[in-house]
Amino acid sequence: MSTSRTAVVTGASSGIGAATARALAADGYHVVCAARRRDRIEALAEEIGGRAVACDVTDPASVAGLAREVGGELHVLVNNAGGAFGSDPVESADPEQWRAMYDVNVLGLLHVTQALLPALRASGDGLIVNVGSTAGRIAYEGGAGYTAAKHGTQVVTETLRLELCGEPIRISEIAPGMVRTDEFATIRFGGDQEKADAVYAGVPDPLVAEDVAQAIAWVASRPSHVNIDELVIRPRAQAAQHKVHRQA
Ligand code: 8X3
Repeated sequence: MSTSRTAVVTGASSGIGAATARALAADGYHVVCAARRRDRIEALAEEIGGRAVACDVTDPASVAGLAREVGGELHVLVNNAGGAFGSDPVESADPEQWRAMYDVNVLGLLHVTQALLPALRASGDGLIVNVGSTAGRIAYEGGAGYTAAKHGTQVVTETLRLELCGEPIRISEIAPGMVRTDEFATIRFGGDQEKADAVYAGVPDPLVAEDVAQAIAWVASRPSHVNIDELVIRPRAQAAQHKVHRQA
């Protein structure tokens, strides 16, 4: 693969985003690592020979700055920035947390996609990979704010594929199930490590960020005429959202 191909990964400061930046760099992409935490993305960019651009996807002005840094042509955009905040039932859920989840998982994706579509189009061979979730396919107790937002991610992906049909841009969604990363569950439970650890308790080999990153790199490595619409990826121990094998 030519080294002149460029990729942008949002949420590249940790977890699936950082692993995806590494995987795409290993495949020859020049990777623009975008996230709010500048120190982390600068270290990552140095490691993989990419570029760090501090960016808050929920802030249109910040995203406009990212687009300026990217310039006229872009081949791959991985809309990875996202997250879950809270796990309260609908009856007592905090609307502010729901707003924040919609903001990052849906509107953040919208801002970045709108800003970078011209460059993706100009490349003549663009790909957008939206990182959704199995939470965008089902419902579970205490998850409504997050599942609603991730259903949003899925619907925006599908709609965009319809709207861009005929253009040289592919649109894919990766929907991971249980992935053990450093931050996802900890942030969801407001820093309560015990609750975060309980999510993975006894589960033999939950997915790790690299598993998802490899799937994204595989999607990106398909020939240009092949659009992987969606790819659901779970650990073997998770047959369905509520069907998780745990060892005593
Ligand atoms: C994360 C998957 O199961 O926590 O996107 O909703 S889950």
